[in-house]
Amino acid sequence: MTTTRRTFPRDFTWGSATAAYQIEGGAREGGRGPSIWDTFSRTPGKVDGGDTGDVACDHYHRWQEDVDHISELGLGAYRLSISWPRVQPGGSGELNADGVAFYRELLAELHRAGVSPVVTLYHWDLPQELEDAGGWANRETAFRFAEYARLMARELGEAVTVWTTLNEPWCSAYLGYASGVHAPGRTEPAAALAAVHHLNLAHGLAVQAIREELPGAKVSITLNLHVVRPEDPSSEADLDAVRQVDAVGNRVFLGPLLEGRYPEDLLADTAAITDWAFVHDGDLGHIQQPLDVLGVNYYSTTLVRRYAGTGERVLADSHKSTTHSPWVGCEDVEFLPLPGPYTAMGWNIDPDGLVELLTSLGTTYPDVPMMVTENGAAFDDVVSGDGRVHDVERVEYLHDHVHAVARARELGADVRGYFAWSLMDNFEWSYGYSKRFGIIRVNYDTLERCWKDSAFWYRAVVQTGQIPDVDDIEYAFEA
Ligand code: GBH
Repeated sequence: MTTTRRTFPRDFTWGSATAAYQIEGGAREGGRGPSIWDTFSRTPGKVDGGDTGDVACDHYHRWQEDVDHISELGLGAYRLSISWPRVQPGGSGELNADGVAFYRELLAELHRAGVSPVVTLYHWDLPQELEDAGGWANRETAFRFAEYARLMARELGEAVTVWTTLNEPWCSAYLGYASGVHAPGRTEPAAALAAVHHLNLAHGLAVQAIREELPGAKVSITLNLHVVRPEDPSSEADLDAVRQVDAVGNRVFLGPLLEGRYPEDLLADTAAITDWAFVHDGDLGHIQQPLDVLGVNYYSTTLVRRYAGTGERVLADSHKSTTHSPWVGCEDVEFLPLPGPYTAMGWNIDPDGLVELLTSLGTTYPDVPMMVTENGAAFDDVVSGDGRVHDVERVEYLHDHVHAVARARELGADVRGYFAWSLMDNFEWSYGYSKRFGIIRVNYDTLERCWKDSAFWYRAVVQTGQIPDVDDIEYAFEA
């Protein structure tokens, strides 16, 4: 095997990631309650093809086989999420013993395979009962989440290597409550900002609850941060558009979580939408908790300019957001199409953006170790005559981004791990099963799993801590 020069240390964490609603299925089994994604996906017109997570990859029944794949890939860690409505069907009160048992067995099996579980408590599947009471726009939801986190810490304890409170609160708040392309499908900008704050609060309260139950617990949150570039770097107006998008997309989380304050410019930018009265005295103290690691999900970059106010405003759409933008308060920002190449999602491929993101985070928050908790790509996979999926583009994408992580590390960023999204093809939210991100293919008729070339390539990375060349796919057919 030929390799590039760069190598990762032995203690670097290599993993792959999934999320409960995207893979489990078993939506009505084992006492699970409904979540906002059940409701949303069963509403005609919300998800492509009318797809739902009712069966998904049937991981709920095939989890042992899936752990075998994780083990054969040689992964040191597996990032999964707990379905809140499976373990606490209505989002409060008694736990559902069957649901807890499911995760207990799964975690035990991972440990037997020598795999460390990185567990996300909330990957978007809010119990429907809590949405009926106002969802994330309701402050009470933050307290319900902290209670759920406490119970999980009590029940699952030492079996969890890293606790992640939330996955991508940007998506929960803005796609769920502003653009409405995700559950619960609301289009209320003020509610989206309230949701942001209540998600931040939920995180802080949950971290405290977990640490009270498990003093040695490692805790984290995973953010999707936006690498925002100006169309014209010499234009003050475009640079101000970047500042604004950075405020409402990134600093609205990083500020309270890591510095104990909301950015002043954000409050000014959004003054016409809300007075931020939902931020109560003492909240910021709860939100700012020391993090053992910051999870960073990275897929693409964003290009903006200041809208001149005349002519049609450009809103390059990577989110099906047509009439309602997820970018609350950014009515005078244009989101420009990027130069490509693109993935099947239409997302621009830009590994340099990952280097920029990790190095700038490392500079701003030098004491916070990072892990890339998601990175990967959807492509139009083809099963070839030999029954295999020669997903050269995905291998190339992963190659270039793993290389980007190595470059960021060389530049001093404290990146401790990388998780490929996703272990297997799955329910891609509003795109249903039409988009495939897996390194393992799922045949949705038979539910059989089959390694794509990217899985073989990734196994070689994991085994050697080096980065095999894209065209060096000999490894694919070795035992
Ligand atoms: C992640 O979401 C999810 O955690 C995961 O469940 C999902 O399957 C996976 O990625 C693939 O989608 O400037 O408005 O275009 C990623 C969602 C995609 C949100 C890119 C931000 C760009 C913002 N992100 N998107 S925009």
